[in-house]
Amino acid sequence: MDDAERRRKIRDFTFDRCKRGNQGFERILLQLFGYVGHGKSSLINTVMCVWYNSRYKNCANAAGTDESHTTERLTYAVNKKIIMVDNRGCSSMNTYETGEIFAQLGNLLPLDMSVGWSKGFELVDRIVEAEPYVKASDFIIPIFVYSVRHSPTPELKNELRGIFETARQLTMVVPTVVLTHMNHPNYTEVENMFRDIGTETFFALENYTEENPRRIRETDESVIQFLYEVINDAYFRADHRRDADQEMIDRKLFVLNYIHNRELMIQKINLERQRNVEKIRIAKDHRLKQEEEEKQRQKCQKLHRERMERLQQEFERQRLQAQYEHEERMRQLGNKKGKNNYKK
Ligand SMILES: Nc1nc2c(ncn2[C@@H]2O[C@H](COP(=O)(O)OP(=O)(O)OP(=O)(O)O)[C@@H](O)[C@H]2O)c(=O)[nH]1
Ligand SMILES: [Mg+2]
Repeated sequence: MDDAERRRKIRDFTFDRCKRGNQGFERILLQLFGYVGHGKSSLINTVMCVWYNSRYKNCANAAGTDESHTTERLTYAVNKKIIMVDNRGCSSMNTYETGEIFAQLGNLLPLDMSVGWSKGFELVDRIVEAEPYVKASDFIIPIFVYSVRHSPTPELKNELRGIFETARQLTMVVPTVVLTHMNHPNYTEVENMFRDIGTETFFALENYTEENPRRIRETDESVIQFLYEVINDAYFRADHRRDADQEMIDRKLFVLNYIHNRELMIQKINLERQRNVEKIRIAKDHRLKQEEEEKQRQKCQKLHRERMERLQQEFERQRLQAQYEHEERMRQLGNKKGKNNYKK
């Protein structure tokens, strides 16, 4: 199949063509997620530029630097039926951020609005408030965007394994991975890491960027292939029995449950931390008390020693005095005796 044929299939995509009809689905939502600065917005720019066969334009507001840039969940339409969502990137997948990520990924937060990061149960309120704005008819395809420039580590692999497993439970599909900066030497190592954690579908490309806006055949073909695979995946998955409304309810329950468990875990960690602080405080108090007692003991010992020395000195003084007086008496007695003998 050539590129033109693929383009036609992408353009004509509709859930109405599925064996069981649309089952309540209207459009594909390509949910881009991942770490800050890994190329989500640039991927959208690249797809738009290739799909509309136009010059490179920074329509998704990709960053000029690697700092966190996108703070809204903005949508970009390939056409009416295929929508790309530029979700807010996370700096690390810590416990607070994962709640947000899954709420975005499950399409439980409004599109085309600013995305905050909530602490505690605030996120639950935001999900409830978003109910009138989110659509069950959006068919979610999770796309994890990762820049090959970032070397894998065992901690990262562990973190991603957890994220991918939760994303799979939430969306019922293992996220597709798009590797950006594909010409970087880390490529094979990064791909192996994702294979190890169960990724089956990969796409790799060098995004078009401000620095590298010149279109090349390899990238253009990759983009069309990517969109073509996405629609095939959607057709395949929508051929099974589905219920768009029920799936939305299930996703909501899953994320609310996730937030609940996350809060319990955070409270447990905080409690444990407080307990440790208390333990350290008690141990410190005990040590200080012992040190104080030791100081008092040494002080008493010193006082006792000094008193004993004084007593000893006094005793010695009195002994010498008594001895002197005794000798004096003896001497006087001796003198008297001498005088008497002389008189005789
Ligand atoms: N060379 C090269 N640069 C890229 C590629 N993809 C993205 N970049 C650059 O990487 C930087 C970050 O890209 P963004 O697309 O803004 O990243 P993001 O994931 O949208 O970031 P946030 O919105 O902050 O989450 C920008 O300077 C891009 O020009 C790529 O494939 N190759
Ligand atoms: Mg961005």
